[in-house]
Amino acid sequence: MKLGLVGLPQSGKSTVFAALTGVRGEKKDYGSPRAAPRIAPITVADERLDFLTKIYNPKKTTYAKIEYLLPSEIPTSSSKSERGVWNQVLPCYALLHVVRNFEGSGGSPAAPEQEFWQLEEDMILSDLVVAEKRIERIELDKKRGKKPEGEEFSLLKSCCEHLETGHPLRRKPELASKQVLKGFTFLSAKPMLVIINNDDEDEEAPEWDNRPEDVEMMVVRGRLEMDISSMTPDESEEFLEAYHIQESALDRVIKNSYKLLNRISFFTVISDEVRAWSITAGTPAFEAAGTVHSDMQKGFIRAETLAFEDLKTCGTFQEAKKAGLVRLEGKGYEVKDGDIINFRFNI
Ligand SMILES: Nc1nc2c(ncn2[C@@H]2O[C@H](COP(=O)(O)OP(=O)(O)OP(=O)(O)O)[C@@H](O)[C@H]2O)c(=O)[nH]1
Ligand SMILES: [Mg+2]
Repeated sequence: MKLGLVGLPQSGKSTVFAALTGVRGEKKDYGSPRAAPRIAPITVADERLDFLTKIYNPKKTTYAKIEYLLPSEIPTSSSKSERGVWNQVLPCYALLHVVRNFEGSGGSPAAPEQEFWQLEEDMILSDLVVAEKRIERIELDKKRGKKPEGEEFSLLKSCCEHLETGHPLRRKPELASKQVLKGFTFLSAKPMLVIINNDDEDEEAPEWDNRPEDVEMMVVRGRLEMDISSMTPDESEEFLEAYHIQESALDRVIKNSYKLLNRISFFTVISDEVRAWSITAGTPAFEAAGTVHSDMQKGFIRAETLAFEDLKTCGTFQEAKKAGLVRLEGKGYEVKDGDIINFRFNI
């Protein structure tokens, strides 16, 4: 699942990307920055998986991954109405909107709220153009005697009406989630995490008069975090303390991304591998089994489930079992964050 970085020019997208990829040494050459987007698969740190590794001592530990995409092309004031400049982020499931909250080059003052709304409006406008064009096309076809099929026309009309009020489509999830509209990859329908990019010394979230709804928001200090991410653990310790950083920007961004995407993790211990799997909250055990292996879904019998916290309290799987904490769940069981699952199956 990819999350694309967007933001006005010079907001700190490249810096935030470098901070994200720098922390666990995942900074690599992700291709030429000019030609193509850079995509970084980032390891999702998880203390629970570390704990499982300690008690099971497996040959292999596999963490979940999450992908961040840095587009090479970004809309500028002259190109923003063109859909083409958004091409690289259109396939992304969600957007990370980086907003400058530090003094820019040439002394331009920070205007995070204003800049946020500027890009937000560009995206809304760009979606409106896409929807209107399609409507025109359908109307033209109608004149030529071709009947419009299904709900597409009326749904697009609803989108236009909503976008014209200046609101993003993500505010209307029941409309935005319609299958017929998926192909339009509306920007304003994508879940969004707003990253306020503060100066090194500034830990505060800025006060906004008009706070966007339906988005997650967080503050990072992009440049500081990028610098720290390139240090050795010993070097960075002093800085983390001096700047009151308890958790790296990366881990906070990942946590917020999971929240935004409504993702949870469950764990498996199979043939010497301890592994984290990421699924959408509310996924039934039957489907979760399918993410691990199609055979487990096909031959699903029961999900032998233990909550991570219970394992931690009891110390071992056997002790937890003795205490009656290991449950046998059926197909419809909603997998919970932190479940350790052994899928019993038969094919
Ligand atoms: N003070 C301060 N400067 C920053 C911070 N983040 C980025 N900068 C500076 O702002 C400038 C732009 O940062 P970039 O990361 O290149 O921004 P960008 O959004 O990728 O820029 P474009 O790709 O040109 O749109 C650079 O000079 C950075 O060093 C920050 O958190 N604090
Ligand atoms: Mg850049």
